[in-house]
Amino acid sequence: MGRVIGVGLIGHGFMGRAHSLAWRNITLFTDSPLTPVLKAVAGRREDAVREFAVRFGFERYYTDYRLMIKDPGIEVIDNVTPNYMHKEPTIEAIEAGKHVIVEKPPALNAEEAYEMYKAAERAGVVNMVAFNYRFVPAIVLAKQLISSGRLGRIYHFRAFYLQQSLANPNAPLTWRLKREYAGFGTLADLGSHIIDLARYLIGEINEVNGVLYTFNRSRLNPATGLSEEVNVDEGFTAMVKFSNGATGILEASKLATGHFNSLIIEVNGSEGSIRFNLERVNELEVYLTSDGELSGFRRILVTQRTHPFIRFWWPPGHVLGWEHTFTHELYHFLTRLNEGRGVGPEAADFKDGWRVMSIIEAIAKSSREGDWVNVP
Ligand code: SOE
Repeated sequence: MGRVIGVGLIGHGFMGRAHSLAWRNITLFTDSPLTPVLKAVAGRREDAVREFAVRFGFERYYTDYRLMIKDPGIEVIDNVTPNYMHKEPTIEAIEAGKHVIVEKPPALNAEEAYEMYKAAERAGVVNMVAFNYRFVPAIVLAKQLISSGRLGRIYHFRAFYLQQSLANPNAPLTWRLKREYAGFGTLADLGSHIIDLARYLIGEINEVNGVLYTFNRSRLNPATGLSEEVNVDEGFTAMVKFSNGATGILEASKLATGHFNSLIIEVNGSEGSIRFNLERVNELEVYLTSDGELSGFRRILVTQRTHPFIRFWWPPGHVLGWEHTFTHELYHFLTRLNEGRGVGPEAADFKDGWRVMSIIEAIAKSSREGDWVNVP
């Protein structure tokens, strides 16, 4: 068993549940150099945070995250709060010498993300933005195929992240639909994932031309019973140019009726293509021109011993799901922390987070100006 390391979680919503399960699952990764212990969770509502702590096995809870950050038994702070709570607590944790993980998008805007990146760099702590889709085994395999040159020169990247959660005009207002709390709408929530995957799989994006839209301009706030303005986007479409010459199309929408959580990716190269759809998370479709007269898209089931991460879980063929991606990324984080080096390029660090936020802002600017925009 690896050295024990104390973890403190800030926030206990949807992502708090996903990360807590993942931290506990590290126990299956027998070669993990560090063994995480759930020391504490912080949240403002005492009843809720106490109940969460008991349910997920945290040793204690705090109603003030600042006290938790001071806890000497905690070496890693994992911030899973809504976007507007990312910057301050994360920088405070960094300044207290903690290693940090923050949920995506890393901040409300590029300026905040830059401050976080610089603070982490100054303090020399290990930092990661939890872009979990980098840790889908099929995406890791796609990355291997692209990097090894099996697909040849990359021409195109296409990514669609589609949900239907806002398609009903009567769907209620949430924090994700308020600029003050979210920064951007679907562009930040879902768009950040595909921008990150575009950079991870293909390379840096240097020019964008996008359109943001909001069809439903007001929604009912269940807390107040009043109709309130929706001041962020419900989705976007963008053309992008990569610095290596590849071209891309990105689309994220929460108005895509019939799609619950479809993350669809296609890459075309001179010698092959790959296709992925999160709804079939264990599969990667691969086409190779070298197959000659037998060429055609083949469906690789990414559940063999040799496939990324599978050896830690079950015998070959026992499929993995969405929640496993969080365990993979935390395992990666702990491995790098133990080695005393950063999480890149396999995972996204705060510098990547800042780049993603810069691309988000460039897409929004391009939508306002109706033209191509260089990413600063
Ligand atoms: C909600 O739209 C959401 O949970 C996102 O916030 C996640 O990042 C994505 O993985 C699934 O959808």
